[in-house]
Amino acid sequence: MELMTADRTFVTASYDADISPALKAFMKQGWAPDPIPPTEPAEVAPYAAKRRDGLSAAFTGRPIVVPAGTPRVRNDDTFYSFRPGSDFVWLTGELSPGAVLVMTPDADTPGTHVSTLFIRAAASRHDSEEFYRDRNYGELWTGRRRGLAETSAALGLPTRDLLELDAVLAGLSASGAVVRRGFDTDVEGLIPPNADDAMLATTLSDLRLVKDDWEIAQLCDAVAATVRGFEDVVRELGNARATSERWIDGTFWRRARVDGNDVGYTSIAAAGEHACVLHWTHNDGPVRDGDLLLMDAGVENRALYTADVTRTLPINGRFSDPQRRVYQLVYEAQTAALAAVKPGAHFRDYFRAAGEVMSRGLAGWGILPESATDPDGPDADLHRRYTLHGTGHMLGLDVHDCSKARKENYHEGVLKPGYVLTVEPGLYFQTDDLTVPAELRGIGVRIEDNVVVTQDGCRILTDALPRDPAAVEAWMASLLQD
Ligand SMILES: [Mn+2]
Repeated sequence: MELMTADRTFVTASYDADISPALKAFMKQGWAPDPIPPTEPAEVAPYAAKRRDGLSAAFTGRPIVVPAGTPRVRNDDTFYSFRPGSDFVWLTGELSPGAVLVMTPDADTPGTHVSTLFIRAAASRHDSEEFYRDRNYGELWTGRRRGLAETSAALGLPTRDLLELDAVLAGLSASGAVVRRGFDTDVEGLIPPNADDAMLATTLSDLRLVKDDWEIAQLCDAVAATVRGFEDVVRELGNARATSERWIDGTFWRRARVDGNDVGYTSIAAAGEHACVLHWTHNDGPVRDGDLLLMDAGVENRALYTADVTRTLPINGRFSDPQRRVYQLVYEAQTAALAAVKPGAHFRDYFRAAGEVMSRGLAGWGILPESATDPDGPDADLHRRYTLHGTGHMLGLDVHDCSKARKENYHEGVLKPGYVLTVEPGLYFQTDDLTVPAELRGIGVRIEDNVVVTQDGCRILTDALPRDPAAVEAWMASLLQD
């Protein structure tokens, strides 16, 4: 039920009991003065200001509206846990639901914008019923939230109450404003679609390609937590064998929740032949001695940057000969791919480097014809029957970061210092693939690391996790000994 009071609309449920006038009066009084919490300026604030300047320059004279988005219904009156849209987070550092960034052209300094962050302000206990009656935002229901002044001081941005947003947007409806669509239907209802809305999304992806120092630090933080999560999983393999892949999924998720915000994407905990299902997320199969475990998982840290890491581990700690052969080929393909990641290289170069190593290896095993090893010949892509996916993608706030970037800046572009990428070749031999020797069927291997492009090559952010097969075995043995 939506209730309207003098200053707010708020949500109660049909099964909430009515409030008597006596209770209403009683709830208003006897509270200590509204607290004025100390505010430390957020580290992200100067970086976010610089990012807004970049966006401003791309849309001179045009109002820009970027909403955080609103909570999504899971069922009935229950919501998924809220995660704000990545473009909004990148521009503001704010994480609260329903918030909206409005950038309007600055009349005093042509060519620039004035930014205002609209947020749901904390409701006073003295003049509102919201704090004890609103199931979605009442502070006695969902916990304390920051006020306008507090948020403004933390983020270095002017703030206004979200209640004032509709009037502001109505004033912009005929101004040619561009909106980051797909996040907030209320906002979208107030500003008509614009041919340049798609360009706003594209521009934001383009601008997010090069990570600043603060973002690299966040990614290192996400990686460090992810490394701990993989260590947890190795230590818990005994319990996983006694239960299922779910134990692995839950073990990693616990680390993600304790050390970060969440997982950055649904974990893949694929034991045995499940490794050949690229997006195996049921994670409900058996974990058997003698099989491999392909684990693809990443912690999203508190600032919402995520790692994206895969390791393929022998469940009993030792690769069998066929497993080692497949692993070694993927390892060599990844080593070649990593060497191809450097500034000025074409994005596709490292795909090609991995593909050439795979083709030679598969031809050497008699699985592919010799003609497949000619990188310019008609059979150059036959290896893809077994490698299936691309060799990597951008990484940042989103696991598949900057997905709306112009292709000349991404898939058909060249690498620049500050780009963060995954390097993740894999080989997958399906159980029913008669083109491969029987002993290899059901084996799937992927090795995935996260790298930042530097001035002269790349730095592996995930090098705390071993890649080469002997080092993987030694690492597992050391974890199982402690
Ligand atoms: Mn990936």
